[in-house]
Amino acid sequence: MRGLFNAAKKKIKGQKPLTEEKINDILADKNIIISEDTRRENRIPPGQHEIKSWPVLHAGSVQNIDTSKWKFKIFGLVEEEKELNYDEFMSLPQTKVFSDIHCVTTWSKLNNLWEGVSSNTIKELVDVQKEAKYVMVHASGNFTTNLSIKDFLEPDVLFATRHNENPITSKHGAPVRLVVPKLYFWKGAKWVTGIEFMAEDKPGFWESNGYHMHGDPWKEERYSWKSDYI
Ligand SMILES: Nc1nc2c(c(=O)[nH]1)N[C@H]1C(S)=C(S)[C@@H](COP(=O)(O)O)O[C@H]1N2
Ligand SMILES: [Mo]
Repeated sequence: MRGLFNAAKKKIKGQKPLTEEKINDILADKNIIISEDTRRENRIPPGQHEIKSWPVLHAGSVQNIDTSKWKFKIFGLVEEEKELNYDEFMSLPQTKVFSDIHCVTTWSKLNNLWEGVSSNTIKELVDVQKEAKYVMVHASGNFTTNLSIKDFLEPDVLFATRHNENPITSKHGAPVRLVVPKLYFWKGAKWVTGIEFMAEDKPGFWESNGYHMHGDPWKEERYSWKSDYI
């Protein structure tokens, strides 16, 4: 399973953590959504350890997306499918979220400020059919990951374009990556190209390769032998 990672864990030089002063400003800012898990007394889930760097992890190669050709598609169980180009996506209302990252490979990176478009804003652009209970997130390079609609529409879920006040780099998923703070970071698809509404749950890429269908770090839902689905 780990052999699917082409990119080695690399430390990105120059990626500065937020200062304590900045974090205090964020926590006092009413316009920033504070992910609930950041308020826990112990912010490191079982089996995880804190790191300060930000590793780059994915299957396949880094996708260098040409934003003039990029499209964001909303499809599946919706009354009318919708396609946004980059300018249309960027002109949607923006949200900020403060969250922690928990990667299933056991590293956690605390204190991340994300900026982008809330999953709820995307959902409001279409009429979702009532049968829809799950979503599949699609990304360039044939990557997919599955979520229940409930998890997808949590208020701290966003399609991020910025991290710690800088544009997200290609390695981390530019122009748009998903962030699902309450679940392991593999649910955060990089190089997102769209979202599909579905009636039933289906495994995405890592879920087909042994990762858990849900992926709650606080319950250590790492691999599918702990899944309720098989
Ligand atoms: N498109 C795509 N997104 C992906 C993956 C991938 O293989 N392809 N891997 C996931 C996994 S397993 C992790 S841990 C995070 C890593 O994100 P990072 O490289 O920004 O740290 O991306 C997730 N998103
Ligand atoms: Mo991962």
